[in-house]
Amino acid sequence: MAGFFLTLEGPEGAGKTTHTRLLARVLQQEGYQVVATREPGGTRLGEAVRTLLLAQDTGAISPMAETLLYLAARAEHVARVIRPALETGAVVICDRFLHSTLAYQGYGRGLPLGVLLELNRAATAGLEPDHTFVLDVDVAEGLQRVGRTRDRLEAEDISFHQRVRQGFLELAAREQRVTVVPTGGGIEATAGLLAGKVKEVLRAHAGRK
Ligand code: Z5A
Repeated sequence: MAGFFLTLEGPEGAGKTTHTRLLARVLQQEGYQVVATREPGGTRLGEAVRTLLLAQDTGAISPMAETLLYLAARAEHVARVIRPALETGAVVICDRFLHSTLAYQGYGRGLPLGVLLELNRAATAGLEPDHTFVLDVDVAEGLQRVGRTRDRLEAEDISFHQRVRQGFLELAAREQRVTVVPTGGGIEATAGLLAGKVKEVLRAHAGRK
């Protein structure tokens, strides 16, 4: 495919929303065509599923039902937004994708990673990120950044969030296409660090074409 598919991942309050926006701006200034989007979301169905998944009054749902809702949103998102944008040559930046499913529903909820990978493959017709950046933050600091009004997942206990963070770090240690970016230096420093790493990856990709 002509474009490049980047995902930003990480625990609560790592700064994915902030850095999706800042990175999109930097890449646009460099002349890239950029599509910035998020999960769950990015389509009408995805935004409706997001509301359902994050609402406190949805309450506890089974891990598999939760997974299938995220993947229903993803299937629509890939088919209607991400794949078409990649086909036009855009750099797609997605705030959360596959690695969130592995970290939250796998490491967090305890579903087997192999099952999640298989279901994800079906939902995306095999589309995977070209590169993933895990924005890392200490769990307590991330929850503090997010503030007091917590959605259904943010309200999980601290050990859930610790398993999720550990999951992201383990996935990154296993996969060459996943890079960890520490966020402890503040927004500006993190934005600079991330932009530098993204540009390196895009240059390497262009060199391979
Ligand atoms: N989920 C899942 O379980 N399975 C899946 O497959 C997928 C998702 C795709 C999505 O909710 C939820 O769905 C999420 C995972 C789950 N769990 N929860 N909750 P979301 O997208 O609304 O939630 P989130 O991804 O955790 O986003 P967030 O709460 O909006 O956090 P963020 O995007 O990482 O951070 P932010 O909004 O950019 O920044 C938060 C604050 O920190 C803000 O005031 C910033 O100015 C500040 N900030 C940002 N960076 C820094 C640094 N570096 N230093 C200091 N302060 C900073």
